[in-house]
Amino acid sequence: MTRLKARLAKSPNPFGKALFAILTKDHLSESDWEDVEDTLLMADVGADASEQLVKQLRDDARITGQKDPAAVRRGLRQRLIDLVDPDMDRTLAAARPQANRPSVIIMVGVNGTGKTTTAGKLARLFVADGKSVVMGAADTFRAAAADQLETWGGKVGVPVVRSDRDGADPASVAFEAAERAKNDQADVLIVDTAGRLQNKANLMDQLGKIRRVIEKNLPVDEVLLVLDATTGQNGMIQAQVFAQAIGVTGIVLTKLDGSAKGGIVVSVQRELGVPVKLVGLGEGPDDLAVFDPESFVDGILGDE
Ligand SMILES: Nc1nc2c(ncn2[C@@H]2O[C@H](COP(=O)(O)OP(=O)(O)O)[C@@H](O)[C@H]2O)c(=O)[nH]1
Ligand SMILES: [Mg+2]
Repeated sequence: MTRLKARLAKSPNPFGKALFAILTKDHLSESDWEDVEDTLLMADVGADASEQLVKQLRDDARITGQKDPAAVRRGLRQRLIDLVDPDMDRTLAAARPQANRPSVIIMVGVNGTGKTTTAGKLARLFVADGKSVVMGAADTFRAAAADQLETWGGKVGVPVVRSDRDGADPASVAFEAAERAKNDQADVLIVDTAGRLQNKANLMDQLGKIRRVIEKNLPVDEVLLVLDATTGQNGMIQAQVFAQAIGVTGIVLTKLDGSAKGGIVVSVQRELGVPVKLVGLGEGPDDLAVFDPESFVDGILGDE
């Protein structure tokens, strides 16, 4: 969690810092308030939430007339934490103790967002926690995709169920992976999928089938939608499609290390009604953090 804060504080122009700089000016003109709103919009906070926050901050400024930077900072910090919604349940369903069966996590999302990488990092987190993990390479579009997952499996010491054939049926790999996890009495099964979006019907069909075949052996506990933070609002439309194709239970926001657009946390949660549970902060095996609203806000506010 401290890593989340430290990394975000180093990201280019965290928007919290920019807001603080405007709000501590001696006199806030109408154009300063426009700058506040523009800063939020550019960070991908989304139009409704930006408008709401500006209104709250204006009210705060009017009521308290507060000019003490420490007090402004405290007020802004609290408003931002509220915006990120600290009441959402962000625990991974799969981390909860289950009744003698593997917990199942399916990774979904558009190509290139970081599904395979996150599957590997997540496996490492579970292994570090003393859990046994099986991964399934249900991205069968290219053999390279299974190779990539297998490399991660080797790195973190987790077996990977895969097919050697390009274009094999992803559902059959998912089925075998679930069977293996069950027979091995593993604690967690992580299933990686392809993110190809020929069209929505096709995607729904494929993801639906993967879920159904897994459910012949094990209930699915968690569907993690992986979103690339650097694609901002554009990623949102695709996110909607996945949310409709398969019930999403949590969001992983990747590449937050290279983005000033952390406000996407707010907009994606609002639009999908699902919490951000994990964030990707780099390409390495340890670059995955559990999302925590306070650390996030402290990170984007930067150091005192
Ligand atoms: N900087 C950064 N790069 C990431 C992160 N997560 C994934 N990547 C990189 O994004 C690229 C695509 O990742 P991959 O896992 O193959 O995406 P997939 O197609 O969704 O499975 C790879 O080069 C990853 O190393 C992250 O959190 N930060
Ligand atoms: Mg992949």
